[in-house]
Order: sequence, then C-alpha cells, then structure tokens
Amino acid sequence: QLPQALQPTDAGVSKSSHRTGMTVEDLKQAFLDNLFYDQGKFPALATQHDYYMALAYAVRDRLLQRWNQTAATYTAEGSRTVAYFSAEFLMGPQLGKNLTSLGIYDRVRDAIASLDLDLDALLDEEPEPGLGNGGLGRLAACYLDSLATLEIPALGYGIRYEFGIFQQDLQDGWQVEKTDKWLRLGNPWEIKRPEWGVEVKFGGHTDSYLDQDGCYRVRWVPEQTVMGIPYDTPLLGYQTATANTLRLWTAEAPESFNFESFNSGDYLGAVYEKMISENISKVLYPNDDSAQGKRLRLTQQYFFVSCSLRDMLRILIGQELPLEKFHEKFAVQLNDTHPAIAVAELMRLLLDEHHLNWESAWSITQRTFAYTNHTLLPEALERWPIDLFGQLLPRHLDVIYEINHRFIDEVRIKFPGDEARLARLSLIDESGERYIRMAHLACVGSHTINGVAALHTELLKQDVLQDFYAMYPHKFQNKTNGVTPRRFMVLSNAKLTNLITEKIGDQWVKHLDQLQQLEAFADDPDFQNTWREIKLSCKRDLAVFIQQQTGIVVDPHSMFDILIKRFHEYKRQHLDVLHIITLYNRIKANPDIDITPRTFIFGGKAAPGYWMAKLIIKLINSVADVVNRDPDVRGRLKVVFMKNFNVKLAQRLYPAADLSEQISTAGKEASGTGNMKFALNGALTIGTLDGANVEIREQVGAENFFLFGLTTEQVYKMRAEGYCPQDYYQANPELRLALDRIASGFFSHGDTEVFKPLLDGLMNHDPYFLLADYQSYIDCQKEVGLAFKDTARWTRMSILNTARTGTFSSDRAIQEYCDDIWNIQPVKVAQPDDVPTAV
Ligand code: NTF
Repeated sequence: QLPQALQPTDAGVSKSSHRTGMTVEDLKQAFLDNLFYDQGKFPALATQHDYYMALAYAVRDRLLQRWNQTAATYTAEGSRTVAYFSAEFLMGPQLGKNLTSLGIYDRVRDAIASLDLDLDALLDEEPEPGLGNGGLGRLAACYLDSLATLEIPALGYGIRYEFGIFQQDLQDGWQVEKTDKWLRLGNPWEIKRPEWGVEVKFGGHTDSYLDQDGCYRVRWVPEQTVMGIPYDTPLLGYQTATANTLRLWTAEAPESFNFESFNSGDYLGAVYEKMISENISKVLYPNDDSAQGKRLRLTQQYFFVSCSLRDMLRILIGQELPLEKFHEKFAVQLNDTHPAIAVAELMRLLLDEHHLNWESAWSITQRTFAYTNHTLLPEALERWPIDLFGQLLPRHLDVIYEINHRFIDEVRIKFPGDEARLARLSLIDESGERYIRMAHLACVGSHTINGVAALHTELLKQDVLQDFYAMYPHKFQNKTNGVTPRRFMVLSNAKLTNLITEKIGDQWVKHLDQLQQLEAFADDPDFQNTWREIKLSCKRDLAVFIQQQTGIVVDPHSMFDILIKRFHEYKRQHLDVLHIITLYNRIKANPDIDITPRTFIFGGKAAPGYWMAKLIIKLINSVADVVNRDPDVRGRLKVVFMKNFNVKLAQRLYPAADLSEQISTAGKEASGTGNMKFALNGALTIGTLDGANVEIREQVGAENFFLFGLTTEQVYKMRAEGYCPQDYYQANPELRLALDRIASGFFSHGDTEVFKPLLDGLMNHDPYFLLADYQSYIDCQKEVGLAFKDTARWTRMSILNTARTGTFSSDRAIQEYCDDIWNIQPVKVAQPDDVPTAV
C-alpha cells in the first residue's frame, strides 16, 4: 500500500504547462526545451531529425499522462483485458497519428510554423516501423487503434524486430532488398522496461519425478536461456483518454559474457552467446502467404508467446487474482497460427510451473484463446517437422501429443470407425515426414475460430477446415475485417475529411456508418464539384510526388488506376499488365482510337525468395519503360511503379485513386483491406467476387462496382474438369498478341528468355486462371473507361462508395469481436483536466 501522497498517478509530477499544456505557446516551449535537453542541440546544429525527435518527445509527454491514467484505472478496476498476440504489427508512423488522436494537429502546425519550420518536413523524418509484411500486420494495427478508441482494455503483444520488412529498391527494373534500419536514430515512442524482463528457455530434454506429495510430474531441463525485454509504446484512442499498450519483446542474453569462456581467454566465445540470443528478435521474416519451417521462425514465435504469457501471469498475480481466473482476466486472440504455440505453452505453465491438473489447465486454456485464420492458401498453413520441434521444445511436444491423444479420443466418439477422418484431423501429419499442424493446434485449443470475410469463413467451413467444422460447428464465426478511418481518412485525406465534416458533422470519425448521410448529396452539383476538386487536388499532390520519386510526369486529369499490395501470383498483378499491353496494342494498331487516358500505378514488395513475384515486378517495369517512352501513346497511357510500398506511401495513394484494382482469383484472397481503404476514399473498385469484395459490392450496390471474372464455384469446377489455358490463347487474338509481344522480347530489348518462365506458366498451367478471366476483365475495363468520361455519373458513384462503406470500419469489427468472442466491456478513463476541448 502506497502512502496517500503517492496514490494519484501523477503524484509529484510537474504540472508546468510546457510538460502537459496544449496551447500553441506550451507546445512551442516544450519543443524548444526538448531540443535543448533531450537532443542536446541548439538550432544552428540541429538536423531536421533532431526537430522531429524534439517534437515527438513533446507529444509523448502528453501521451504519458493519459497512459499512466489508463494503467491506473485498469489496475484499480481489475479490468478484463484483450491480449492481441501477433507476430506482426504494421503500425505506420506515430507522430501524425498521435497529433490527430490528441486533437492538436493544427496547433502543432502553428507552433512549428512560428519557428519557421515545416510540420510536413518533420513528419517525413519519422522512419516507418515496418514490423509486418502486409494485410495481417496492418489489420493488427487497425485493431489496436479501434480498441483504444472504443475504450477497451487491451495489450498488443509481439516482437520488436531490429530490422523490419526490407526496403525495396529497383535496379534495372528488378527488386533489390535492403535492410531496414528503422531503429538507427532511436525510437522516441517506446519505453524500455527491463524490470519486467522474463527468461525464456529452449532445447534440452524432459524427465519425470515424484514431488513431495507423491505426484508424478514432468520437468523440462532446457539447454539455453534468453531474456525477453519488453518495450512499450502507448496507443492513444481517437480523442479519448484511453492509451493502451503495445508491448514488443527484444531478445537479450541473460549475461553479456559467458564468464567461463571469458576467463579462459576465449573472448569471442564469450560474446558468442550474446550474439546468438540477440538473433531471435533480429529480423522479420519477409514472407507473406508461405511457411517454410525454419528453426529461427519457430524460435521467434515461441519467444514472444512465452514472454507474453509470463507477463500476463505476472499481471494476474500482481492483482492478487488466482490462476483459475486467467481466462476471466484475459481474452487472447491468436492472429493466425504464428502464436498458436501459446496453447501448448499455457498448458505447460499451468501444469509444470503452477501444478494444476490437466483438466483444469485445459479448461482455462480453451476458454482463453480464440483463433483468426487469414489465408486459404495451402502453402501458407504452418507445419513444423517433428524433429525440429522436439529439439527446440521437447516439453511442448509431449504436451501436444497428450492434447492430440485426448482430442483423437473425442473424434472417435463422434465419428466411430472413421480412420481417414482421424488422420485428417490429427495434430500430427503422418502422411510422410511427420509434422505438427499449427492450425489444428489452434482449432483444438480455442473456443472460437473465425475467418475474415463472409466468403472466406464459408470456404473455411466447406474446405480448408471442414473436418473441424464437422467436429465443432459452434466454434466457427465470421468477423469481416475493417480499417481505421482515423489513419486512412482523417490523417491521410484531410481535404475530404473537412468536406465531410462540413456536411454531416464530425461524429462519423467514430461512427463510420454516419457516412450514409452523404447519400443525400450524391447528385448535388455543387457537392459533386467540390468532391471532384478534392480528388483532383489529391491527384495533383501525388503527381508531384511521383515526379520527385521516379521522374515520370503524369497527368492528374487522367484516371489513376492503382494496384497496391504484396506481389503474389494469386493477386494477379500480371492480369493488370495484360490490360495495359492490350490498350497499348490497340493504340499502335489504330492511332486515332478513343481511349480514356489512364495512369497505371503499382506498388508492393515480393518475398525475396519468391522468384515469380519478382519477375512480375520486372515485367511491370519493362512494360513501363516502353509505354512511357512511346510518343504514339503520349497523353493516353502512363505506367508507374512506386518502390518501397509501405504505410506512409499508402497514405498518399488511397486518397488519389480513381480506380481500385482488386483482381485476385476468386476463392484465394481471404478478405483484403486495401479494397476497403480505397472505397472509403471514393475510389471505385474493379474486382472479382473474392474476399471482402463481395461484401463491398453488396454495400455500395452492384451498379457502383465493376465486377468481372469467374466465381469461386466456377473456378473449382474448371479446376476439377481440367482447364486448358492454351484454348484461350488460341481463341483470342488480342490475348495472343499481348502474350506474343512479351515473348518476342518487345519489352525486354529483344531478350526472349527473361519472361519465358512466366509465359510458360501461363500457357501450360495458369493455376490462377488469368487466361480464363482475361476477356471478362478487358470488357469490364472498357466499361470503366466509359464511366470515367461521364464525370457526373462517376462522381455520384464515388460519393456513394464513400457513403456506403461505413461498415468496413475496424470499430465495427472490434465491436463484434468484443460482443461475440471476447465478452468484454469498455472501461472509462478520465480525461486529464487540463486538456482544452479538441479543435
Ligand atoms: C492476409 N493474410 C490475407 O491475405 C488478406 O486477404 C487479409 O485481408 C489479411 O490477411 C488480413 O486478414 C496474410 O497476410 C497471411 F499472412 F495470413 F497470409
């Protein structure tokens, strides 16, 4: 019990206005103080980065007040808490986001301007924390924003990778990877908490013993120990006092030196252990949608999961709650199978370290976890070779065998005599080399399993997880993804935000359904004009940026046709390329042809080992070279590849888009979230009936969505009946010409070899049905071109897209998780009294 004087969270804290105050004068003073006292610089020596840091610390001071207040409230109330376990959090830059959340963006701009500095330039200094690959990591970040905004007690748990997703460069049109040294100049948003470090063990063997009570127990005798050190980042909700925590773990050696080696004169040997330990959190695996069974990857997963569960036990015990209440205190969401080892680790902790019996431990475990699946691709389902797993986590292997044993008994009762089913459901794949199936562990160990879009959840039930659906139908739910309007509208599209707020007030930012009120203005010529002017102005901004970055001049009046996402064959970036080549060929054959001018913009990274995806990037750049240089198509076609697509760049692209390309093969994209960000910003979609496209189309209306392509059913049928891409090639002269042009070396300085693997793949297998969907796509694009010329119609469609996509807010998604999966309520945190009401 603390003495009374130390009870308040801000006890003894200086309340002087430059530390917490929100006036322009306070903010300016705080900035100058930080420059002097934290950066140790005066203006003549300070770099732009020093200015950024000084400002970031000034903003962090304001967050800290709310953060401590939040922690104190949660502690006092013993609040039920969501723990979001994710190997990836693609947070994006924090400064602008925090200014928006605090409601001080304009004031800070003024404060900075009064010192003859430019806020945009300082915002640009922030390195991107790229701790994720793509959709899955960005979804986690949107969800943390909604959790704080909805005032739900939550912790994000993950890994503080020293190197995030690689920086993509281009050389001769090929992707080249560079390490991402995001921490080089320091990270002002995090606070290291070494006092909450935990030990994590690996390797060794298990043995058994009888304890004092004569109970048979298993002991894990590990071989290696590393320390997990937490770094905390505050996450402030939008104009609330709730600041939740993102807690990311760094691996350190327990001792900097191995003194035995040190004393024997083996200096290098002495630091070896430190080096090996620190490798664990060194780098993010750059693969999205593929699992490779690498030892370091399993080590990373176990490392952060073990640290996090131990941290949660510390919190539980600190609040004097019994272990039996673990699942009442915490709801854990497993973001895909990456943290699924948590099921075995919590069992181990409860059994071996806290001596609960199996039944109690299992009941707590199952009531703690829920599992989200994010992919239908078979190659992305994680499996670990038994040998590797057993070497690293011998005790967990025992626990998994026991879980499996009991689970298989359950299956036998429900489906007597069905041996084939047992083999399919088993946590161990025994069809060849033996593997542990992490999705199966997650399904058995969780109370709820969800997909991320309606179609995806149906396909999980019918296909990928059909045996689990037969076993546990009550566990399955759908939770369609969502995106945060704070980052992807308020922060990134200030112009549209202001227009919308003028028309319908500012409540839509937290209640995105209210965008519906914009429908009333969809045909209002004045509103339409303003809407168009804003889009044009965003396009102008982007055009300037494109010229700076690439040297390519683009016309803001042309249609901005954008495809940005990770590179993968199923996402079919090369189908877009076939459209570009088709238009190009048409113009070459008929120079006077009437074609709606377009600027094709691409962005996205390919996994470094995914050779075909890299070849598609090369193809885009090769086609761009020819098209952009050809005077015959000038003013009609431009092709731009923006390198190093990340959250920062995304924020420039969504507001400037006319057309959003969502063209994956039906049945392959789990949901997509870029599709939602585009529609929210008034872009129209050309897309297949895949992932959340289906629901976007339902919401915006079929007449405001450009649909093409095979349905999932048709794709399945065609695959079953035998699909022959050659037939399409033979029958379609335009398709043939497009493919032949690539093959002839026309886009590759006469080199007929470079794109051969890509073309051979398309002609002979085409597993993603590009050739089958080609004509439908081309026809649909023609419609798009015509619609764009009818500006009033296009503008109306654009307004309706924004107006009708409110349901794709991550607030809606998180509310559903709270109600249907986590059973958790908001907790009100008091606003600090000295905050002037937000502007
Ligand atoms: C991605 N999955 C899916 O490919 C997207 O369709 C989906 O929108 C996001 O998850 C978020 O749910 C992955 O990134 C992964 F890693 F699971 F393959």
